[in-house]
Amino acid sequence: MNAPARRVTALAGGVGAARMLSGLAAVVGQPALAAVVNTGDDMVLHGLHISPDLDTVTYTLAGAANPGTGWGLSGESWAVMASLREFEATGPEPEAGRLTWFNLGDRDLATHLFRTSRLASGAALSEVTAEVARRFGVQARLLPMTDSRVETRVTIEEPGGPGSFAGRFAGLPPAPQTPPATPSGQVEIGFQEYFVGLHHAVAVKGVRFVGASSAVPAPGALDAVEQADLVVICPSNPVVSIGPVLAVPGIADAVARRRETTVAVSPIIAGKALKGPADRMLGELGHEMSAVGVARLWAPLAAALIVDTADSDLAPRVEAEGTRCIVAPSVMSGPEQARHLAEVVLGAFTG
Ligand code: FO1
Repeated sequence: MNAPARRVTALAGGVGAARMLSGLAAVVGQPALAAVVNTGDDMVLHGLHISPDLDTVTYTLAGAANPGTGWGLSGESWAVMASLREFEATGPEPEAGRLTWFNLGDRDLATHLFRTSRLASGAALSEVTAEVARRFGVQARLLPMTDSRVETRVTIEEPGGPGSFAGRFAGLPPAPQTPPATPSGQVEIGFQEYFVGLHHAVAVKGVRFVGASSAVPAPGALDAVEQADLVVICPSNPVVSIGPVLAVPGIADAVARRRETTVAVSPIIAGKALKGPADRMLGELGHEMSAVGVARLWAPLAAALIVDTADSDLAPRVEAEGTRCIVAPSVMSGPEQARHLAEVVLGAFTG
């Protein structure tokens, strides 16, 4: 079924969203596609501004992403990381992994060096994102959710007891001046320290998006939402990938205003996330760890939710949340599966 070419705007996080975007691009073409991408995962590490979700989306649409991990570039070399490891043994507080806990391939580093130098010369993140997309031949319009700094930070139980976490991972700037008062034994850390540093193997007690309340949508982001024929909430982590995008003042309202042509894809299948901690996080933060929990979150924004065939029995409960339920295979194990899901997404309101 060839869906009519149309302007599609996606709210996107990392790997799951990138696959969804690839599938959509295969059907409507990259020029018809825009993505408003999460930057709450961004981090300054070793002085470099890293935008993981923007890079994952860019690399994937360019066909250049590492197929195994979904992030970083395929065919990478790791000479810089190997040299950095040499410093771990002789640097202050020698500890394996202290400097290399976040893996940066040699060619991926060029992206971070380029972005950092462009930002330092006063370019906006949205400008730099367009320049990186052009360098990788990506024609879809990739927009950060905002050009302001918004930082996702999570509160966890201190894994090694009170005070054990301080300064665990090197290369990071000092924490924001106003850490929230956390009960003793709990600590607030950056998203990547949680996700990569601790392999998200710790319960999340709270999440906040530092800077979101004073952020403004990136140039073009609201237009991309308002002028699209269809808005897609990608199968990304609802809390820490789509959450930050909706926390930028103006974006959630813009999506809600065109709820009738907004469709979401559940990232939770049979109670589990395909990748990452989305399922556990939903539960840890008091939401139902299921497609129904996702429907409850997205009902105000999307008139339809696509759930996997494994969850067809949940359709009545999804619809009870006020969202039409579309049951379709949602595991994008390859380009064909992603394209098929994209065709279901594009047909959500045209049948
Ligand atoms: N994810 C990991 O699990 N381990 C890593 O070492 C890692 C490095 C990395 C480098 C660049 C980049 O753009 C992404 C990277 N990611 C890594 C993924 C990153 O943590 C993303 O934020 C997650 O995929 C969540 O979106």
